[in-house]
Amino acid sequence: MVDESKYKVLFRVNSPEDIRTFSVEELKTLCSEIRDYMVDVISEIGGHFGGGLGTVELTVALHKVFNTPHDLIVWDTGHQAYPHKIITGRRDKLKTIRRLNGISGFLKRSESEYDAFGAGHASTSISAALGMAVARDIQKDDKKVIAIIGDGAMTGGMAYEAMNNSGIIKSNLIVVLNDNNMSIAPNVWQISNYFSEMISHPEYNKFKGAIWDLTGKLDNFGDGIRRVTARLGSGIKSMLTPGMLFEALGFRYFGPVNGHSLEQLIKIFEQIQNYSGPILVHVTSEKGKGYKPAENHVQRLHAATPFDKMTGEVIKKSGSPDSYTSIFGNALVEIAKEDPAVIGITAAMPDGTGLDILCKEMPERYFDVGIAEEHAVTFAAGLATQGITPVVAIYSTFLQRAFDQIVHDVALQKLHVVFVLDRAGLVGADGPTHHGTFDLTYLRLIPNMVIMAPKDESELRNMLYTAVKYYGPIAIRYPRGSALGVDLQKGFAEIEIGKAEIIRNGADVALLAVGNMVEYCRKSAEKLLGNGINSEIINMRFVKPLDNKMLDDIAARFNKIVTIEESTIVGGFGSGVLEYFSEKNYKNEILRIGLPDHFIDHGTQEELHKIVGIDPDGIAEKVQRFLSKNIKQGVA
Ligand SMILES: Cc1ncc(C[n+]2csc(CCOP(=O)(O)OP(=O)(O)O)c2C)c(N)n1
Repeated sequence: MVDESKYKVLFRVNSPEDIRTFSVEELKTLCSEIRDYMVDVISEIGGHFGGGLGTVELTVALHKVFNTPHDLIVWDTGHQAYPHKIITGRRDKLKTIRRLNGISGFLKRSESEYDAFGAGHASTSISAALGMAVARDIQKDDKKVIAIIGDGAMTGGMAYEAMNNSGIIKSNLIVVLNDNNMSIAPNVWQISNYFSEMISHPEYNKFKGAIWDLTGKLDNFGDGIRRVTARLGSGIKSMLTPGMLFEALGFRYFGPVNGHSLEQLIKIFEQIQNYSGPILVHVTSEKGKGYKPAENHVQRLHAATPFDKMTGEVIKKSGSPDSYTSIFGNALVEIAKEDPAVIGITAAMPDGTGLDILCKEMPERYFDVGIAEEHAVTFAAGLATQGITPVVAIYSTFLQRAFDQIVHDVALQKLHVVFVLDRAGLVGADGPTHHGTFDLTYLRLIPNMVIMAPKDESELRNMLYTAVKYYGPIAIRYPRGSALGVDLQKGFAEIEIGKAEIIRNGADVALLAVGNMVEYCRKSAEKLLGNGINSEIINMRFVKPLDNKMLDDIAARFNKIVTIEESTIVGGFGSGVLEYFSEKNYKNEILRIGLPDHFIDHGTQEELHKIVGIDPDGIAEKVQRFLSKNIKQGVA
């Protein structure tokens, strides 16, 4: 539990207003107490961690200098904004973060007037901030707009689209680049290498020394550099200023500034706040700063489940089966060993997707493209044109980014790209920005696409094998977390494309289930049997193409049919069944069970399943109500 008595200043801060009169010494105490508080709370309940520890001084300096919430701070992605939450009135609510009815783990406009823009997906901050800056200009207001973007998020193309546009529009806009050299995994930002080479280059350091001599102090940072470089030839200039790339895009570059020096940060923000045009402040920081276990295990403590405060060791739940993620990662390595054409692609999520296993075993067959989902897909399309079999492993929610690339670059050309969508369905604590609840719909409407969902981990292995053997665009989606713990056979078996399987014969109602819902239906069927209802369960396996033969058979044998999917009810599997029944003029009664057509908040997966009624009890209740009523077609 948090011992409030050990904090000298933290509990006096209820809004940024309170810190504006603090001395630098008090602010330093505040920073150290924010860190302690984060360790106290997050070690108990889990949450994003390393990013926030690295932005403590930056957050405090921004709220000290800028007049928030009038001035607008736009955090990119949002996982690093816990210190921002702590000093903007949500300190006590930190204990509820990511929990049902608690505060969000990301930015949320409805949560606080200090959250200028919602976030969760990366690389959006500069675009949103530019929009706000232009709105301010139209409205003839004086507010300042500041975007904070990490070096990881800078691997996303949208950041450059926004910078390019900022350079053209020339609105007053401050971009703070929080450069800690890490994404979740080590960053693959080529510009980082350029920066570090530049900053460690003896010529650059000599040059910086010269500026020091020239100005006597370093209070002008980039401005000093700019004045001197202006007198140098452009060749030398490009060799010597790390900000050249940003300057080419129309930004004035300042930095690098030590992201853990409150004095430097406050000074630079005070200095530049009234400059006009787009400005980039390059801040270097350390992820996990101030808490040794997080500094030493940056990747592991990017986000953590509850952990031991002293050691940083995660408190393990014992006895759960392997995750779908690791089953996939291991199966891919087995397949890649047999098939030299197979490669794996991740968009900055090697551990999250299980591709870290391929990276360790066969690094030459592994590609981390950065937070660049659109590029990942078209890169895969290019590989596929040359006979390589790319397996693109991207979370369901992040693949939304690459919709056009799937349509235009892969499906239209019927290229053989295997899409592996982890975190499909409700993901739990990360909430609506991260739920994978649209994939069955956005993939199903694409011609040439095959979509599979395994009922368990053994079927996942076989589906992956099937996808690699098949030729054309093909996707597999499965949920976050532990698989069922079924025995895994040695080797693989191909599954006939578009073939469903009967899991349980019944007489009263047919339950057509997709993926993890098959197991839930098994449990529902037991409950229903207790009430005298004998249900048949079909593991559909394919959402596209549907097994029409199976549907014909079910239509002939059952009057009442239920479709069950953990994806939006709009346009997904159930809709596909309805379309088929309508084409065939079948008159059966159909109930569709799926996720409702609204955004679903955060909570545990179990809590959320219960709330939306797709846990075994919820399914059984809905089926029972359906059987007792005379509905023709419906949604539950
Ligand atoms: C579009 C998208 N893809 C992937 C992710 C997963 N993700 C969350 S944070 C993160 C790393 C961000 O790195 P950086 O911007 O440098 O911030 P840091 O954590 O280092 O502060 C990634 C890949 C995401 N949020 N959005």
